[in-house]
Amino acid sequence: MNNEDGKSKKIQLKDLSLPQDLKNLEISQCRAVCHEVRNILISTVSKTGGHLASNLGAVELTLALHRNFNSPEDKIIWDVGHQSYTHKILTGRMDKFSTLRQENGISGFPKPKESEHDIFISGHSSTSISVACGIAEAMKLQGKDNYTVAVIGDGAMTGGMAYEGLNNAGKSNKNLIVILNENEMSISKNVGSLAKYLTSLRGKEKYLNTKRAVEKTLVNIPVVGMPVARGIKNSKDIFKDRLLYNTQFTMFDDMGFIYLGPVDGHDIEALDEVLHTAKSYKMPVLVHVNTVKGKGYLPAEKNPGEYHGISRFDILTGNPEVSSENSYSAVFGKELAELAENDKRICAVTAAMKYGTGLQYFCSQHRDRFFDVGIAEEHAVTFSAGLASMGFIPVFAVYSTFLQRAYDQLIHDASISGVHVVFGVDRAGVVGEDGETHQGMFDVPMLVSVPNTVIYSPSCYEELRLCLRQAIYNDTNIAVVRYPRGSDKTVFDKSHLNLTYTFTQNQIPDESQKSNILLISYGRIYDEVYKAQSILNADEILCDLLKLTKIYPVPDEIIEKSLKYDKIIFFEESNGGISVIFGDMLLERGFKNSYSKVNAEGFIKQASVKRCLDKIGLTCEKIVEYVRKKNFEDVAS
Ligand SMILES: Cc1ncc(C[n+]2csc(CCOP(=O)(O)OP(=O)(O)O)c2C)c(N)n1
Repeated sequence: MNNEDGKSKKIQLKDLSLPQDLKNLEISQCRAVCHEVRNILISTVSKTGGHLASNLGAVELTLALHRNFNSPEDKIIWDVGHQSYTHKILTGRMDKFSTLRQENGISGFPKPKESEHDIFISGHSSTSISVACGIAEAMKLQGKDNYTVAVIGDGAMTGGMAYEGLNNAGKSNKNLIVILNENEMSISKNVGSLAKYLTSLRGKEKYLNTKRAVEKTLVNIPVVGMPVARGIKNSKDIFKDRLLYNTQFTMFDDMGFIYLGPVDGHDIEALDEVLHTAKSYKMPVLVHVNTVKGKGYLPAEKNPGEYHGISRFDILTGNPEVSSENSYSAVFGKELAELAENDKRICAVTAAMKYGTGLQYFCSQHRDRFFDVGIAEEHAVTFSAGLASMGFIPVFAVYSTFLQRAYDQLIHDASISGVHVVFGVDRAGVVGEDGETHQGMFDVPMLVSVPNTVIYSPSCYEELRLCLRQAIYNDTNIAVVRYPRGSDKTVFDKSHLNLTYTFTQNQIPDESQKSNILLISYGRIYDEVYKAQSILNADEILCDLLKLTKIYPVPDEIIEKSLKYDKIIFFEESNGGISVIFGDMLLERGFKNSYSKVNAEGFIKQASVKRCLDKIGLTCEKIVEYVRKKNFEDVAS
């Protein structure tokens, strides 16, 4: 873009019509845009928290994609989607970007409802190539000639589904381009043989250097050099690209892709050139791009793992507001490391979430029994079953939402075999700002349908430690301990912690005043129910409490004890599960009084954890309100 005098114009994002104007920018102007985007990313995420390092690394790549493709007609699909912030800024959402990850604000992941440029929802890893295959196939059926571009990181490439997608895409003849964004990092250092392989490709002569060197040499040959160089440059011949753009065939070629790269993912000219070339084929192309995670913000460049997903932080010092030291994950990780000190059978397994799940303590103390298998939850479950079949006690620590991937492995490889595998199900319940794709609301309904499974849901740190020991030493098949994101802020009476269940009955001197209401709950929100009970009792709405710790299977004796109540209300931080089973068991025993349940339904949108719980009706205030209403209905009828 130039001024009237022909000189290149100083560019600011607010003056551009996005994303179209990006195509007309000169390289120096592109760099200015990247600089501005980075400032927006850093200042916004410092206030909202979010995925900083991945986004800083993908700024030039995103800009180049929008220069070389016509979004939304060409479909750009972001794997995981955590690196799509620049895409959002460059597709008309800069003004709202300060609301990132807030209630009703811009989502931290692609959301088609938010913009026509967000082609498909993501949040879980390794899905982009499959989505792209489907879209490319659909566009072909519709007679459209547009491109489909899947952008996938080297971490996400450790997930099996990526290969199912490559396998399917590589044999077809579509306008499908896979951009492999390799920064040698998953959340922590990337693992496995693919990581090694990609690093080995990094060492090869670079695409652009090779091409430019050949052109330069040819141009210097008198008479014939220039026309030959021009001819080569304009040719669409695959063998020319083989000659000029890379020096070897790769596993991706063997899978039916044209492999181009590796190319410097921060060099906009190089990116323009390689994307232009990629578009010239009518067959699947894989463009290998090297980037630096955290690029442009020193604390993130130095420590990309910590800045992968970060809470609010101070821009000057880089210090995060929330310490991960005080959390359920850290308590779990430290306890497990300690137990493993005296028991050499205990192994720890993670699917690329060493820090998130608190397993860094185990890793540093028992390196030989620590296994990071990459973003491969299905494999992690079956791998753990294999370890267990040889007499080890594997503990797979995994976020609730990601365990969803491994339903078949739970049934087919762990449950039927009858092996003893322990699961630390982290981020169980609402997680807040990451929104629908990350809320841990389905582990309970999923796990209760897996035979030979016991589930514990501790309500405080001390219970978490006890439950973990119980699961390791007293259970025999699948033993699950589920706990929430964040730290323990509970106030309930912890003098008699019980690993099964606890009835707390009102001690009422006046016999005529009996509690006819039973409130039941478990996990983090038991504390909310506990607080609500004292408010209600003070209001003369007398409620007894039933706290579950081993939440499944539900013992008959507690159903027996519950039958005497007029009104039973179950509060559950999950999309159903135990409350449904409890209701069924009551019915079977002939319970004819009132039974109701408050739990999540459908998908919970992004907001703070407190707001999410409030919207479901699981905060103390909402519980009080609900019980009052139920009590009033009864009195009125
Ligand atoms: C199935 C699944 N498991 C775990 C995660 C958590 N997770 C989010 S991003 C990420 C690392 C992705 O690495 P990469 O694809 O290389 O992207 P980068 O952040 O390095 O750019 C992980 C493990 C996830 N989103 N989905």
